[in-house]
Amino acid sequence: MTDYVVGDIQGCLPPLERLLARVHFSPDRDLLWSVGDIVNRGPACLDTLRFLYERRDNLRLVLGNHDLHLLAARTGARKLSPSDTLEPILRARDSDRLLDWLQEQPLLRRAGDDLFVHAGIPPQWDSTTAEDRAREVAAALTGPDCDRFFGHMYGNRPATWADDLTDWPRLRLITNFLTRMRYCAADGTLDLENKGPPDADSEDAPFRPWFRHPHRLAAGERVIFGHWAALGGDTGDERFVGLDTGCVWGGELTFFNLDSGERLGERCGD
Ligand SMILES: [Mn+2]
Repeated sequence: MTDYVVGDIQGCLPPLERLLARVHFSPDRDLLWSVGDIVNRGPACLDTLRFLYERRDNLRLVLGNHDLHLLAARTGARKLSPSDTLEPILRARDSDRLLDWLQEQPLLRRAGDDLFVHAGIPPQWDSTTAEDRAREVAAALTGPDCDRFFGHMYGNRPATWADDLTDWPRLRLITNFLTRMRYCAADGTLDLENKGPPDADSEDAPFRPWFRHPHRLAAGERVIFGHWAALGGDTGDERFVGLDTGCVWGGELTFFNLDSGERLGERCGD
């Protein structure tokens, strides 16, 4: 049995199919993990969602910000923007079946000492805390108030965690940590504006890549994540495995062999 992890697919189905063929992926034997953002911006979002749904028994998915945006759009909490490519999903005859399944997916998964998350784990949480916080959002997504959650999900505030945060601001900040974070301060205070690559000066800057803070509490696990295309898959530290290599922006879709650490890539247009 081999475990593979795929980076941000964002509706780029052909490279996903080619990667599965290259590794001779077998549903009897292998597992595919996804670090989220399976849809949006790319060309074949409905086909991608159907493809993954049909293979759900061999799939372990965590939700990304674009997946949550799709679920929010279904409720009417957020209108689609001109750059969204999600409309065919919302109009599809099997839309509810696909999206009901998507909405049951968590924001964080663990396999042994590997953590799978779309954006990252902030420095102020150990892994058990991060799992507990992720479960709070999962409970909201699968609970009776799920539509109201989407109405309160958007926004960059609060930016700083406090254990006594409650209600929607608490759930919004947990969601922002796990699905949107790139740069944060040592206490986890988020900077959600900067999407660029880390520069050479960032070692002294208060806002650093979330994985570059020296006193991270989740220090015993390997974190496998996506979301940050400008990293180009390179964190400089093998304990942090970045898999968003910007397929939808002309880069590659990346497969990562969880056991060997081998990487494979396929371009969307190849
Ligand atoms: Mn993302």
